[in-house]
Amino acid sequence: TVPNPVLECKPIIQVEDDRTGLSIEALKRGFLDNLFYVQGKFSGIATKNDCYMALAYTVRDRLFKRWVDTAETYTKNGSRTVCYLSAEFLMGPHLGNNLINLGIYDQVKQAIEELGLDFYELLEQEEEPGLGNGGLGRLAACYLDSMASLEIPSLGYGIRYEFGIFEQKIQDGWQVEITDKWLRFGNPWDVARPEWSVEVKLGGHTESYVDENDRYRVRWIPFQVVKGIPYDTPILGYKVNTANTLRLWAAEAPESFDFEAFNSGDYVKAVQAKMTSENLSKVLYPNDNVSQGKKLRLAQQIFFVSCSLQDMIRIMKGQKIPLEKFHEKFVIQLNDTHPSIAVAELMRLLVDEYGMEWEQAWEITTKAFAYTNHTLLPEALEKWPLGLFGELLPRHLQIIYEINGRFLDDVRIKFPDDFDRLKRMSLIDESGERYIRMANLACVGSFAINGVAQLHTELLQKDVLHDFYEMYPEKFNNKTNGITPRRFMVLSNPRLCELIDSKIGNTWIKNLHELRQLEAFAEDVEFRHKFRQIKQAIKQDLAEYIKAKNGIDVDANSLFDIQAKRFHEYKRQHLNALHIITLYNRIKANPNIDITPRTFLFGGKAAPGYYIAKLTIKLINSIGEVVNRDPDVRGRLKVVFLEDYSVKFAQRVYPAADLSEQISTAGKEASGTGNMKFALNGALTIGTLDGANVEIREEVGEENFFLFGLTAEEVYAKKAQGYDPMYYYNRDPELKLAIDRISSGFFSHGDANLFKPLLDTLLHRDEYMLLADYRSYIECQEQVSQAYRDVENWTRMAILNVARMGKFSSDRSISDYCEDIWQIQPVKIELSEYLQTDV
Ligand code: 73E
Repeated sequence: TVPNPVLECKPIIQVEDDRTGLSIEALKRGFLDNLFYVQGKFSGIATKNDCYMALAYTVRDRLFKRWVDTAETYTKNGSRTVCYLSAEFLMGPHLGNNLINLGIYDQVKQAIEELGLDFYELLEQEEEPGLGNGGLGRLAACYLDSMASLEIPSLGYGIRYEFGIFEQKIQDGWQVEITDKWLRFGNPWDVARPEWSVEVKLGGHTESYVDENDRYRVRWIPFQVVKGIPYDTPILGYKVNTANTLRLWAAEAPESFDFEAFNSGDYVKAVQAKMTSENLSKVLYPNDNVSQGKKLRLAQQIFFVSCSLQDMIRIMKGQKIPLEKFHEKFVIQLNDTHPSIAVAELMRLLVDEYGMEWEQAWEITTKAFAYTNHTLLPEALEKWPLGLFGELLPRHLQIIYEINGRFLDDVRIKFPDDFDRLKRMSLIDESGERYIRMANLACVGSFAINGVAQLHTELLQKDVLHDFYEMYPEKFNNKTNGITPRRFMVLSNPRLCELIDSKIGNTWIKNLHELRQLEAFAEDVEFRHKFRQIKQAIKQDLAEYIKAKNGIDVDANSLFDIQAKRFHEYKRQHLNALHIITLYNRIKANPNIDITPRTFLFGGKAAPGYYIAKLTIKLINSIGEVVNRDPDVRGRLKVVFLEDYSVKFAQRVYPAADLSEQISTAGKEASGTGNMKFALNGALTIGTLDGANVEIREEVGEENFFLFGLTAEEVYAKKAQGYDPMYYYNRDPELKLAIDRISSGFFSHGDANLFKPLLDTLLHRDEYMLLADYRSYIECQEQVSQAYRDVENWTRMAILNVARMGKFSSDRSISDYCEDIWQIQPVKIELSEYLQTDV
């Protein structure tokens, strides 16, 4: 090939160049330049969004060099790379985070202010990419941040949904969903790479043939081919030169697919085929912790998985690494079973497309994959009706049969004559309608299997994956979740960070264990005073936001009691509601009762098809309507529902909390990560022994944690005995009164039927044992109220919580993944010389 002269030319960019310079003047010029050349506006008619875009491009310009140099280093070195496959990445706004990680937050703020613009208003302008539902997608985002910060070569792979998680409006107390048009004004943070597009086959049938070497082979004749176009977003590490990549795939119809021939000249039908293709990346399924079993969802999964695996093979070819070394070049982490079809797809690529022998392909595959399980809830375990699966993926079905046959032979050898075990472990559920079990496929195809908190991993081994634990005990390990202190402290809580920095410096941001040094200041009166002032100021800000948004006056001196997370019965927002009603009833019975003033704040979305969760939102709003205006309550209780909870909004909420509600039924919340964000920001937790709460309590000390409720073991035991919620209803007058308040129509303008479906589930089944835990919860809340009155001691406890949260940095989680699973070392990125960025 003829050498390309452009490739030989190194760009010579001057020190003070407007795209790299970091001086205030260079930043201002860069901003104005982008406003002119990118947005095509002069300042007189520039909208807020134009200014946001110009600022985003100014920051983007300044990170490109790191991104290019990182890619160049990895390519030259052929570095081992982690591929994090996830159907969700809940990134949150990029601008502020990139400023923090580049270390140019203050300069840029000053430059923008000198231009006479409101810096925070511009930050606020960013439409966040809501490409996830909750904890699972946010965890993926925190892990990308930590991998980049720890200089670990990594690629995040997922789907560029055109519509992310719906926007939530509250109308008459009910949740209403609005489509999330996040790309409406364009996205300055990603770059399309159409030159790396790939094709994915769907449907059709398979044929066998004998190849030129007399080998039996299979070819797949698809019904449809879809093109995947990668969009790359840079992921900066904190104060390092590393900038990794998040690569999200958008679906399109391929030009090469000859619609005219296929559809006998029917142009409209041809365009329809284009639309069907684009459907694949159209919308995020809005279910958290539930599998809906829809064909389009499976199509989304194979789409992004196949695109990503083909992309890895392209990268290997580019670096001239032979395919036999796939598992040395890449380790692929499966974020739950959503991408687990990858096991069959990699086998198909190696065997069918690259002619590898089955045994070698299986060796490579099972050395490449590791699987993280995120939930024990049976309704979330993915299984696909065999018919549906075979229609969409006929070749994968054959491959899964083959994997299963060989696997069951291994089971027979290890556990002879154990037919029940074979049935349970088979990749195919044949107990009724036949299903493909994706968790089983992930377990068989991976060399490591992990849960997301100690308790969760134990329960996996004991229960959901018990057979696999007995088969492959060496594969199992725990990796307790973590959160990034960059977004959830440095960016979201600058006031608290400033106080911490003034005492212990700022190296805790990279090594969160250093927060331990704050323990000593828990005894320092002046420090406690400052700590309290900061919390108070943040609460005041939120109170003003609430006044503007909800029209409700809340008292920043009251205890801010916050439950912010997806609505789900197992998370028990309705248990929190029963507590509010109980306090209300006490006031009504005794208007002079001495009650610690509280503001109850709720935030979170319900899956649009989850009726009981939506009814719970309505219940909370209905209680608020009554409580907030009852003169007997006289500002002692307020109930506020925070509309459209998102990452952007969460960053405002965590720092303002006094009390964090982590009240799931023990054994149901695999880990939780909101629990960590609240505690790190100085909230105390009221919680059950569930998920990571157990470890948080261990770290902060039991005297600094409000514990209540049944343990996971007690929950199982009670269920086994035959749990009857009516027993509690009939014996606890306060509980009865609280429930009767709802059923009487008191909160629903006299409509006694409105909340009946919710109360029926509580009184007749109570799957999540609210009634069993009610009394313990109420008593524990009483302790909270008492403790809050002792201002000094409450502050002491809050400081100790902050000081002892070091374990829950996602940096720690990622270091553990690197050591125990990925076998990967950091790669330092040196910035090349030809392009200077300093001033
Ligand atoms: O406990 C959380 C956990 O902290 C768990 O419920 C959540 O994952 C978090 C991160 O590990 C989770 N989400 C899902 N499964 N577990 C899920 C399932 C299906 C669709 C979307 C999300």
